[in-house]
Amino acid sequence: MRLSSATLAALPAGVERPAYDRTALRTGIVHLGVGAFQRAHQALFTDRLLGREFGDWGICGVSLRNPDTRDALAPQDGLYTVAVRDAAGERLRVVGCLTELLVAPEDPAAVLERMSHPSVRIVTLTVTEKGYCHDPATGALNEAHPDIRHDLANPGSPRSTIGFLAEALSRRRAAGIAPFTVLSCDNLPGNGDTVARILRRFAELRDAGFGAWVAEAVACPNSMVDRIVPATTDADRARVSQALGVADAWPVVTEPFAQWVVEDRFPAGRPAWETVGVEMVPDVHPYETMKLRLLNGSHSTLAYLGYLAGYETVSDSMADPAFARLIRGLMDEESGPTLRMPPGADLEQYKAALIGRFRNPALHHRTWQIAMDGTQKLPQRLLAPARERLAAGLPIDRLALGVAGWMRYVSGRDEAGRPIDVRDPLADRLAALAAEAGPSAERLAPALFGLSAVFGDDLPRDPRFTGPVTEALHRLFTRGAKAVVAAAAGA
Ligand code: CS2
Repeated sequence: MRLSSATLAALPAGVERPAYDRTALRTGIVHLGVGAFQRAHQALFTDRLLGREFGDWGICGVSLRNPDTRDALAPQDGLYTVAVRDAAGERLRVVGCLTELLVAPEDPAAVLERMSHPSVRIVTLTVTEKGYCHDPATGALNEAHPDIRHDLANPGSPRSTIGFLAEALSRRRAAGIAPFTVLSCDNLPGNGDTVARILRRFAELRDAGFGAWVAEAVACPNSMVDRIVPATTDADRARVSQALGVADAWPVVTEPFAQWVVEDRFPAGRPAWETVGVEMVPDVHPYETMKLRLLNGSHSTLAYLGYLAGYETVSDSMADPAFARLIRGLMDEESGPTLRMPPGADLEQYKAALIGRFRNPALHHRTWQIAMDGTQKLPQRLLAPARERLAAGLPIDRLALGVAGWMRYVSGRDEAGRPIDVRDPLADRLAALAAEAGPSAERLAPALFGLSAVFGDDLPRDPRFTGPVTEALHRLFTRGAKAVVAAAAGA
């Protein structure tokens, strides 16, 4: 038996379920990138809201790559479980706000049609950093990206997020339908400003008038999203299904903490998300910098160094006291002091909470998962605070060690000589550079500094940056991550 509309009423009493009539729910949001994160975050907030204040805010979830989510959720009528876990146990909630599931590569026309429908007022995005087809160092559209070139040549059958947004907006414009608001929920600095910039450029490349209209008419508010959502495992599926008494093929597992801060700029209207804890604010910037540098910057540092030290998960890495001290030091001494805190936020509390979240023993968050796509993540997580500190004449030893951890990781062999499965849009380039340099910091570091999409033009020319990174990489090659972290943490 499967979780579905038919079995919903018979779930055990402790399982929370949609507190509204799903059959009356109409689609008002299209979400591109319907992965675990969105289902444990934005969809959950919206589901809670619908239970308090019903409205036309059902979500059409679109997968941009493979049919797995649709295939798993179609037999479940779009229902799935969110399992919230920590040391105290697990709470289950079935979410009902996914009204439809589409798979873009199978039927791009259906996605465009849905996005062009007048009832859709918001398009939300979780397409990961690389889904923006931009240059991470400058934030500009990568006009040479194969998907961008494809979508400019074939506007009616797009592949990229930007191609879908542009074509749907163009159809709405032609039909006299007001544009939807584009709400990016990815971990990018100024995610709304970024999507606005690349969308405008893409539209301009299609036609100047369209570009001007996009710039004028389409709102792209910024947002900060936060919830740790590791990839679901078979063990999670089995455990959740057991507890439900029916099979859920596609549950998501997450932590108790969730934060969503959204710039309040929705000309076409929005759900009253503030009634369910979403922070609707005029300026997201300080929240986003705090989160990207303290949470994500620490995460990436833990991911590379932890993986190299042989730790499978974030909580395993944090159980090593030297790693815990390094992360505390990174936040206290280097990334934390670069922040302008958001109104009402307390830096000490925020850092302490993060340490607790990283230690959550009930989440199996693999270092390998976070290590993915480093070329897209490093700039905002570690390089931006490093740049600011250098400008102020301050040391960057721990930030440099995180960057060196990435370099050691993308060299492609672990400390026992086994291959590392490096996933990154630039993986081929990284592998070629690593093969040419060999296991030598003096050769590998300069080769990687040459990636200007990551390091820009300034950092590679600054010996106060290249020096500490190259030295840390040398130590990682010669002494191994555990010894290097122990030494750095003791400093
Ligand atoms: C992680 C994030 O995979 C990663 O890069 O750092 O997914 C992180 O778990 C979330 O941003 C937490 O909000």
